[in-house]
Amino acid sequence: FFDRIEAAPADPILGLGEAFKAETRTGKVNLGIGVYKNAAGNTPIVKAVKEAEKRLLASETTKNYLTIDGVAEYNAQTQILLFGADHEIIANGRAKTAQSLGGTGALRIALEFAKRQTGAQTVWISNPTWPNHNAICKAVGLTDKPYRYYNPQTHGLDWDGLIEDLAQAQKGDIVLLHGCCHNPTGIDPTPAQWETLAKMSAEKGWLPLFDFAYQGFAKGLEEDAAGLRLFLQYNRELLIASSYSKNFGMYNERVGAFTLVADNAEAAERAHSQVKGIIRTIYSNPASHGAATIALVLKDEALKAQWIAELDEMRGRIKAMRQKFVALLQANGATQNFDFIIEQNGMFSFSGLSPDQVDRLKDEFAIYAVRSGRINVAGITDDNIDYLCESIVKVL
Ligand code: PLP
Ligand code: TYF
Repeated sequence: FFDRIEAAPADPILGLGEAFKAETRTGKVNLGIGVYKNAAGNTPIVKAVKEAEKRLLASETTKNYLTIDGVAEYNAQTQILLFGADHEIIANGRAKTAQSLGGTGALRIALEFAKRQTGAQTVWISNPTWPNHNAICKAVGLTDKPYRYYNPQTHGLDWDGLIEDLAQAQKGDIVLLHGCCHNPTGIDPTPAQWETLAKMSAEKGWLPLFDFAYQGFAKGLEEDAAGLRLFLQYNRELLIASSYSKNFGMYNERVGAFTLVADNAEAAERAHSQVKGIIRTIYSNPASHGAATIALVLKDEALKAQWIAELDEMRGRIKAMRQKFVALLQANGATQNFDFIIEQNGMFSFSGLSPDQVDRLKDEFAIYAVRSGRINVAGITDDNIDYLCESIVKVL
């Protein structure tokens, strides 16, 4: 049966990790996959998480199945992070959340749900985007259409192109938006632009899908939800795929959540029953550990404060590295202006490096980045930044 099967292409980002692992040169630098690293170049366990895990281990009494939609407290806390504790949506029961296997799992549930239950056929996706967005659309049987997002001349948002393209979106189409820290560009709409999009969505009857994988990495937990909350002022129905992989540093625990917002509690309940039907046929019900840990952190005032402080530290370190990176490129003789890197949000920077330059960085200097020119700023440390900047200036 298997003789004629063709090999699948490697994931452009995960494949890079394999290549980096196999790299034998000393001083190699990994700016590929979007994983946070501290000043020492490690991805440690968040202290608030470690403490919660200790408590959980001591207090757990059963390994019985969870319900299909997972840890109830985790889902409730997810809504608080998304909407704010006092939001009308929570009070009126208009949102339902299902724990998912990471943000990826949440996106899959979201698109399966939209395809089966809303009649959607088309998903508008920013160009560029995280490649899995397009792949999941195809897997679900939806058509993906690109909307312009990035202007290589200004290294900023292509606002006119974005509006022109999204003006073609039809009623019932899904429009996928990055909640904050756009992957791969690091460029987010301004509050005024978010509001324009939110109004446009309501007028045209889009079904917005927010991919929220970096809450807390742009400006702060609350600030980063501003775009989503603006949309909710104008749109009664909306989908959200949350991921806690980055902001809790729990990459391998697969912690995410799918949330749907409906016009009223009764509609939300019915829609959620269909979501549970989807989950049942994929993995029946989720794993407990990661979600129970996060619920414990978010429920405990002191642990939550500690987590927020650690998240602030991650964000602060990345911002500091952006500053230093730009200053050192200039100091090493780069003639281009790289100030735009300082303004970008989150882990990623669209550096403007060409595929050829990225290839040269790998071949000549053992520096790994995504061929699009995306670099993971969180991979920059005081130990590698001099070598990195010298090498980049050599390939410019
Ligand atoms: N969405 C975006 C934009 C991402 O960058 C990622 C990264 O991993 C995800 C979703 C998925 O996250 P997870 O690892 O939780 O599946
Ligand atoms: O974009 C990134 O680097 C992260 C991590 O298939 C990632 O979002 C990359 C590729 C992938 C899954 C996660």
